[in-house]
Amino acid sequence: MKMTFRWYGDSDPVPLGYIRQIPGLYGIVSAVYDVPVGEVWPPAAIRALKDKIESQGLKFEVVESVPVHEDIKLGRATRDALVANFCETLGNLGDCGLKVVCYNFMPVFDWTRTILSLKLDDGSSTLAFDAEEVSKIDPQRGINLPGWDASYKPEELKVLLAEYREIGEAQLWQNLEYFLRRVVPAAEEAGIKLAIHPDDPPRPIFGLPRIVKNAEDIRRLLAIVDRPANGLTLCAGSLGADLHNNIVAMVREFSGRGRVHFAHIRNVKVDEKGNFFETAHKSECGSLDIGAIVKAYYDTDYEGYVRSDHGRMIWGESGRPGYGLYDRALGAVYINGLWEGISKGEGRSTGLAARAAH
Ligand SMILES: [Mn+2]
Repeated sequence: MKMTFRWYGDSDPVPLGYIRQIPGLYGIVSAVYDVPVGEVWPPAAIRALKDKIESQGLKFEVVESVPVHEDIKLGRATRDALVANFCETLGNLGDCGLKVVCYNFMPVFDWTRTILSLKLDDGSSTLAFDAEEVSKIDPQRGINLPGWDASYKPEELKVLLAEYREIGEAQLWQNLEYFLRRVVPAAEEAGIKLAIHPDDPPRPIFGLPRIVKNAEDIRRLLAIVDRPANGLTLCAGSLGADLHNNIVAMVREFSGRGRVHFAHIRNVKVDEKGNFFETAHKSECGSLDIGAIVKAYYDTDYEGYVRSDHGRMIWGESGRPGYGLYDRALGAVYINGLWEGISKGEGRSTGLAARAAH
């Protein structure tokens, strides 16, 4: 297991120099942020980012994310050029030594919350989702939720929503299949493993189709191109927001098949109605048994990348919702501790791939 930490580049309020102080960290997960969606990431930009990360003694082997242009998801006539650009980006990333590329196929928005700073009893604040509040929103009258992509004008959004309603889940699957049949061979050639991120939350919202919600969806997805390069970012917190999803069983199945290339580990407190809020990583704080999840990775000899996922805002920190330094650092150290405990309990070396001790 290789512990990583997400960093949003120079605009991230968390400096790389602080991240490197987290014990047991292998590398940084990041992206080239200043290239418009659908265009090719130039090798020089990738290399500059890599150099910056490596100058702090950290590796840069995982990209999160290369965004998939909406025209590809919609299957518009313009998609072929955009798919070709995606493949070219994969080639450039491979040339620069990248190993895993996270992406998602969520229509329009890649995550939804109703509150970005829900106050918890201990004075920390966190992201939360209120299912009833979302169900009351009429997307035709505009969606005004925190953290939503403000780059869409209301009129554009209306058109997109209508278009997606028309295509539905069946056509979205076909569009994903079209995409995978072209990008997986390109990824293989580039030495890259693709890792799709599941839908967050794992259910349809605002009439938008969602197709990576549960084990059945994931089996179907992996079967489309049954190759290791067609893999998964197993996001425990996203999938875990549906109590029907058994995350431990999913780790055992998909990591056991060698198809998990990137593990997002975080905890959520979920109720029967589908409301949830994000909690500290420790098992007792939320609905997921993080110890059992880490044990499942251990038992399936997981050697891929992992990162602590969203954290609460604690100790007076402010910044990018879900992506402060402190709580994510606690999560990373907790996960590393679980892994060490499990390995030593079994009389083996930790198997943690860390940087040279210093
Ligand atoms: Mn995630």
